[in-house]
Amino acid sequence: MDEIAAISTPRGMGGIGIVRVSGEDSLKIVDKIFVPYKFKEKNDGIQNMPGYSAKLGKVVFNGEVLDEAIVLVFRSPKSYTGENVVEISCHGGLFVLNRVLDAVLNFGARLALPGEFTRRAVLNGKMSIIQAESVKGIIEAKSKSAARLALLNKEGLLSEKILNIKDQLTHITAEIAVSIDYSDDDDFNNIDYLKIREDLLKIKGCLKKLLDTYGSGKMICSGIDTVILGKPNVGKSSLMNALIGSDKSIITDIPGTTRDIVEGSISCGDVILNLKDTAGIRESENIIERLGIEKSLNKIKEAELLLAVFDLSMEMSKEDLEILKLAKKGKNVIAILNKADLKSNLDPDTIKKNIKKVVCISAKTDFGIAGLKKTIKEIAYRNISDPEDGVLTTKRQFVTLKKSLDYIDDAVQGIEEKQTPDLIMHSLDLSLNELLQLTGEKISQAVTDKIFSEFCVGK
Ligand SMILES: Nc1nc2c(ncn2[C@@H]2O[C@H](COP(=O)(O)OP(=O)(O)OP(=O)(O)O)[C@@H](O)[C@H]2O)c(=O)[nH]1
Ligand SMILES: [Mg+2]
Repeated sequence: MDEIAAISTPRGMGGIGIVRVSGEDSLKIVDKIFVPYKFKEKNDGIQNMPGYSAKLGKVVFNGEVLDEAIVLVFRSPKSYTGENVVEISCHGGLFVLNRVLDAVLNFGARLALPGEFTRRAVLNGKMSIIQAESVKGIIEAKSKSAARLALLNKEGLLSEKILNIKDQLTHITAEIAVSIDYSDDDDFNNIDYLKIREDLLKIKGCLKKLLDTYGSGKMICSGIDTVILGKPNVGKSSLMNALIGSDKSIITDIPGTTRDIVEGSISCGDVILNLKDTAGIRESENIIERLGIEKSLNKIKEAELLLAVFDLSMEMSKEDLEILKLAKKGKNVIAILNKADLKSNLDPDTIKKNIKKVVCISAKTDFGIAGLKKTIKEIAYRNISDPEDGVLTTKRQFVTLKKSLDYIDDAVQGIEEKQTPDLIMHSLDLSLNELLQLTGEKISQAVTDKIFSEFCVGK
């Protein structure tokens, strides 16, 4: 008997709080602490309740009424975990919920580990590991886009796509295996390696397309780590404030105002930006400012999106050229020509030659801010032509798929170099192995543990 139980709703006060129990004997356990109210039918506890049914009653433990609650029953296999599941919907106070949970634990259930309900769902074939990852994505989604991608993956589109690629690869590997078995001399004559090479290149193309979605998937799901950089006084803090719509950063006309990193999150269209306003970059004698500048430089390296700010009212300076050099190294860069409300003295040609996306704004009047947000959203979605084609959203998915692709590359190279069929097959086996890990069909305990350890208890 291994029944698990946990409070599945957030720890805090709420209208309703749910204690969830899963496992073969979960109805038997809950039956010991739950007394349904008698209505017209006779009261026979909850053990014979059909799936998808509910009863109102009292939770009683050691002769004491703990709460009035509704018990919801899900029968195996038609439940989240695939096992018998009982949800006790109580009043949403942590004290009451803990007492109800203790009562359930007292009758033989054990406290669920983080993500253990979902882990059981995977073990019982209710969902793939990729779908399980997307459950976490749905819970953590902070924007409409993030929720949409997670939901699409939960529906199984990405899993299906990868399973399809896996099937194609299995087919090719089997073909080579047969050729080895029936060949007398292991030569290249009894199998069409040109065709196999072509098929592998096609599979590689599909994998590459999926891998390319990760940058966008990550930005949409975790928010875009964005750094605002520029020389002092160009209006970085003003831009930060204009974007978040509040006076978070201090603004003055004294160059060198911002000394430390100021952070804020904003919803940009329906993408989340994790914004960092930094100290203006210039040669400085001042130790505090210099430390601030050093921090700015470090943040620039980590950023997914750089907003490089220039002052339209001033001519290009040596410091601006330094900023351009730094910005060019970024993964995604938007050059922002600020102070468009003033007379322009800046020739933007050098900037336009170096940075593809250039946006004119006035942080003071909000001119161009809506357009800037639109440009940011376009960058976030750049590598996703259709979210329904599958989007990678976790690092594990990216790294595993990349390994799979690298092994296909080895196989293609093997064919081109006329390696022996068993060597080529070995590369394909390794590639398949990665795909199996990705879908969870052949995944190590350590990787599974890691995935579920990041879940909350009760999910
Ligand atoms: N006219 C005009 N002034 C602006 C605009 N944006 C910022 N300023 C002014 O420029 C000065 C500097 O703005 P900040 O936002 O503090 O500039 P910063 O780049 O953060 O400066 P440091 O923190 O010192 O590096 C302030 O006086 C702002 O009011 C703008 O769009 N138009
Ligand atoms: Mg500032």
